[in-house]
Parts: sequence; structure tokens; C-alpha cells
Amino acid sequence: MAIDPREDDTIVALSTPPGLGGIAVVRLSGTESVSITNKLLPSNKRISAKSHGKALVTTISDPSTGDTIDEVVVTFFRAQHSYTTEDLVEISCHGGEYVQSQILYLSTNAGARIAEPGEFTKRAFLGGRIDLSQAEAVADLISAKVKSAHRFSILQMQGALKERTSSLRSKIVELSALIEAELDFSDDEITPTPKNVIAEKIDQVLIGIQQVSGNYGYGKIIRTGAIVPIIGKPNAGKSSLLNALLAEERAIVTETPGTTTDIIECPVDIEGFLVRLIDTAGIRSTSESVEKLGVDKTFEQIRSADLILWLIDKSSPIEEDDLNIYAELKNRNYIVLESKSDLSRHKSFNPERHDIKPDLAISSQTGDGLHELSSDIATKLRSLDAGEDALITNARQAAAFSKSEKALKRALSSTLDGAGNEFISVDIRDAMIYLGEITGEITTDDVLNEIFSRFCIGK
Ligand SMILES: Nc1nc2c(ncn2[C@@H]2O[C@H](COP(=O)(O)OP(=O)(O)OP(=O)(O)O)[C@@H](O)[C@H]2O)c(=O)[nH]1
Ligand SMILES: [Mg+2]
Repeated sequence: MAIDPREDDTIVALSTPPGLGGIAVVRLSGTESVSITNKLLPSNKRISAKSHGKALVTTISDPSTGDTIDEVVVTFFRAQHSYTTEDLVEISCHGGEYVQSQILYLSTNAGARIAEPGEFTKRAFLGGRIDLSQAEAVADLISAKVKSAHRFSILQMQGALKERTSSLRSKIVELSALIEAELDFSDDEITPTPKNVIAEKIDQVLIGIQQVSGNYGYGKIIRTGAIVPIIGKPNAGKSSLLNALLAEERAIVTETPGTTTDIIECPVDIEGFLVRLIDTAGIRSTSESVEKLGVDKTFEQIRSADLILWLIDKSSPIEEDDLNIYAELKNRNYIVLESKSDLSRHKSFNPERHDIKPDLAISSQTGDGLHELSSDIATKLRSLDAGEDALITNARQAAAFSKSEKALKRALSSTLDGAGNEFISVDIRDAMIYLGEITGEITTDDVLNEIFSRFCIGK
């Protein structure tokens, strides 16, 4: 579906956070942004066509009273050379609430409209400066809290996903042209491409799509954080480890087994990864109802984890409870930690006998092994990266890739079954449309509104 024609009124918003600050920036974008700003400036210090990219020190006044509002720096960016692709004015004023609100008020009086959230970026998209995956990356960059999230949002902002998607899409376009050309001509006029050649071409695109979508899990880890529960039998030292990694007393620690009954989640930056550490209830067979609920929740955490930290307490025997946990970890991504390394080894602590291989010995009390643990966590998370710079980071992009993949699989199986080109071409076209949703070549107003409403005002 086509996008509605762009609104061409001039918008204004505060682009810095509201409240007190050294400076604040008010932005205007649209055909009238220069004339509106100039109404607030003295006649000898106004923006002209030659002001592009230059900072102008001037004064903002209320045109109705002549009262000076603030001394400001005004920067003008000409259409096509600005973020929004429209005439854009940035007014850097003093960061006081009254000054900010007055400049906004006077701009609206002079003809501007207060911008919707994300409207500047929406205009950049509608003006063709960036595609939809880059617009989403702008929002990701703003919300990035750790190095990995920052790195990938920069890559997507610079067009990594856009370029990968466009190149896959253009291969599908070629394929579609090949198949449809044969629909328009008889076999006497054109030599039909053998079906195995078409199947091979479809397969190549499919592999590319699967490479990108295969990295969605990693994209989620980068953007929303890795889910890393700390599990083990009661008293293994889980809450103590959470506190040690956070360097604060977040969870209650006692010597009574069964202290933690509910999960506690805490975000922490581990070597540039956002890690959502989760303290869990100790796993043991119990008939006590509150504790049993806690244990059930721990099992849920194990199932949805990206990486599990499993503690086995060196100062106690390996027991049935440990073995039950071990059984749950089959085919999962986990690190085995021998806890309480500062204590002496219990005579019945014999993980080797059960084929359990501790990766690292740690002590939350002395700090032994904690540095290595952080490195091991980062290494394990890094190993989940399939090495694609083009990273799908949200469900919208993942759904579009998955729909495209399904359509291509249908086209491939019709080709292999010897179906007519008219059948194959329908699915090939669908695959093309779905990939177009990623970059926004194919989109709807609802999708755009949904994406840009998640931005802050002024971006
Ligand atoms: N010496 C020593 N004691 C530890 C260490 N880690 C934990 N402890 C002690 O072990 C006991 C249990 O610690 P917690 O951190 O509450 O254990 P937990 O696994 O969270 O226990 P539950 O919540 O009951 O399942 C407490 O008395 C801690 O002080 C350690 O590294 N060295
Ligand atoms: Mg605990």
C-alpha cells in the first residue's frame, strides 16, 4: 500500500530532555522553518539562504512585545542537506524551562506545529534520506546502554541491514523477471530456463535469508539483553553470586536453604553486553507450596535462558537435586561453576563421578574467579553471533524475513514439483513484497505510526 502524501507543515519540538540544563535545543523542520524563526530574530541578525551549516549568534524576542527571551545560537540546514531532507533550524538556547517553553510557544504562534514523537525521523524516512531499518536503528542508538548495543545500532544506522536486504531483494526481482518473461512468450520465441537452474537460484536467496534471520536470537540479546539465570540447589550461593556480580547487596543471603523463593532480575553490563542476571529459587524436591512455585519458575527461566550459570557447592555433597538439575541442562548453553572455592572440598563432592565438568571455581566471598567468569559469560554470548553485520533486532523485521522465507520455500517446492511458472511467480512476488517491508519500500501508515510513536519527541 502506498504511503499517504507527506504533511508539509512546519514542525517544532524540544530535542533535548525537558528540565534544567546548560543548553537546550529547539528544532524546526519544514518549508516555513526559516521564515518562522526569522520572525523571532532582530532584523540585522537573521537566517538567509547563505546561512547553511553556519552558526549564527543572535537574540530571540517576543514579536508582540519586543521583550528579549534569550541569547541563542541558530544553525540552519538547507533542504536535501539536512536530517529531515527539509529546511531545518536548530535553536540552541539556555536550558531553562521558561526559555524553552517560550521559544516553543512563540514558534507555534508564528506558524509552526508541535511535532509528534519521532516526526523528524519520519520525515527523514519519507524524504528518502534513510530507510525504515535505519530509522529503527536511530531509536536503538538512542536507547543503547552498553557497547554491543551501540555498535550494532551504528552498523544498522549506516545501512548494514538495508544493504543486505536490498541485495537479497534485487536477486528476487531478477528471478521474478526471468520467470515472468517466460509467461509472456511461447517456447518457440524464448528458450525456457531449466527448472533446476531456477531452483538453484531460489535456493541461493533462501540461504541468504536464512543467514540473516538465523541471527535474530543474537540481535535480541544485543538489543534487549541476554537472559542469564543463576541456578543451583538451595544454599549453593546463587544470591551471593548475583550480589557479587552487581557489586551491591541486591538479594537476601542467609545460611538457611530456600531463602530465595521468587526470581529477581537485575541488568548489568558485562564486557559490553547487557546481561539480565536472574537470581532464582534453589531447585529441590519439595512439598512446600510457596517454594514449589519458586522452583517451577526457575525451570521456566532455564527454558527461556540465553545462557545459564549453574552453581555446584563445593562444600556440600553432590546430591540427587544436583543431578536433577544437570538432566535439565541437556542441549542448553551453560557454564558450570564450582562455588565457595574458599571453603574446603566436601568429601562427597565428586562431580567427575557424574560426568559433571566444572568450568570455573568461584568465591563470592573472596572474589576468586569472578573476573574470569565475566570473560567466560562474554565469550559464550559472543559465540552465539553468526557473524552477520546485518542484524535483525525486532519482531517486525523478523516476521518480514520469516514470511519471505516461507514464500520462497513454497516457490522452491513448486519448482521442484514441476509446477507452471504462473504458480511459482506468485510466491516469488510475495517474497519480494515481504522483504520490501523491512526497508519500508512497501509499508502502511499503521506500520509507520507504530514505529515512530516509539520515538521520543524531538527526534
Ligand atoms: N564461604 C563462602 N560462603 C558462601 C559463598 N557464597 C555463599 N556463601 C554462603 O552460603 C550461604 C547461602 O548463600 P546464598 O547466596 O543465600 O545461597 P542461595 O543459593 O541463594 O540459597 P537459596 O536462595 O536458599 O537457594 C550463605 O550463608 C552465604 O554466606 C562463598 O563464596 N564462600
Ligand atoms: Mg538465594
